[in-house]
Amino acid sequence: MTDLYSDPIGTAVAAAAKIAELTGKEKHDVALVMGSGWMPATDALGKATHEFAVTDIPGFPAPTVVGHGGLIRSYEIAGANGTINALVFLGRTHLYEGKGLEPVVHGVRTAVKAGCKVVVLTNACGGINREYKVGQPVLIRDHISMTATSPLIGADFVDLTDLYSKRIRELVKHEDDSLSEGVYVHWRGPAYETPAEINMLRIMGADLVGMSTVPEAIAAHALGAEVLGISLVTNAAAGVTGEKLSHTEVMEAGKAAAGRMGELLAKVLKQL
Ligand code: 8IG
Repeated sequence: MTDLYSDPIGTAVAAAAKIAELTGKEKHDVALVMGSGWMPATDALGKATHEFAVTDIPGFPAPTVVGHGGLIRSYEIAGANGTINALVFLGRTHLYEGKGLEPVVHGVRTAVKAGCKVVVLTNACGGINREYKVGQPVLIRDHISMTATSPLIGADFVDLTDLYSKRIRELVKHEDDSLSEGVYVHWRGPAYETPAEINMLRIMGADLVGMSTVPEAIAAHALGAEVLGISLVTNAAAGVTGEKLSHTEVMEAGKAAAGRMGELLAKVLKQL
């Protein structure tokens, strides 16, 4: 048995082999990580050929947050250049769960080891930019990490200049030219920011704030995958409107935007 903490890459290889065994598919092409509120968007992908619990795959801890899934599905999508095997993760592990970064990035490492050349990371987040409306999707152009940690260990000095693939962002905007781009801040949580912290983050150049995506983007990129990040603004960040933040509000905004998000994802996948 490989252990996730002592051998994260070996465990991802073992997890990829298990997925190949369970699906009968030697490789997958694209991975999607569905953030909170994004699950209904998978309806637009058609019917999954396979579905299993993350706990059936080596290295995945059991999910702990309501509405954060814990399932992996395999889809076959008719693309412009033949059938695309998509691996979809419903739910993810977050840094605030206190299990370290290894479980947080295990899904994307598994996906890359399963053959995925493109990793699509979705999330629900707070809007810092005052122009954003609740229910609006925003493409992640760049990020600021406020967690002072990295999924990479050792002298792995990866370049992050084009972390959020410009090529794929252009492709997505070609499908929907109303999409904005923004800078996403990774905040450890689980507490949301104070209004003063949101002020600081805005001055630093941030548009969006959430508790995911950044470690996964770095881990996927370090293994050679191209990354697309899409945030769904589900609340105004602290102090922006004066309203308090609630998890229920987040889930409802996700549900309301799911149709549009699903169609967008389906269109983009066909182009990859
Ligand atoms: I949804 O306002 C969601 N996730 N840090 N701040 C942070 N994470 C979030 C927020 C938010 N909204």
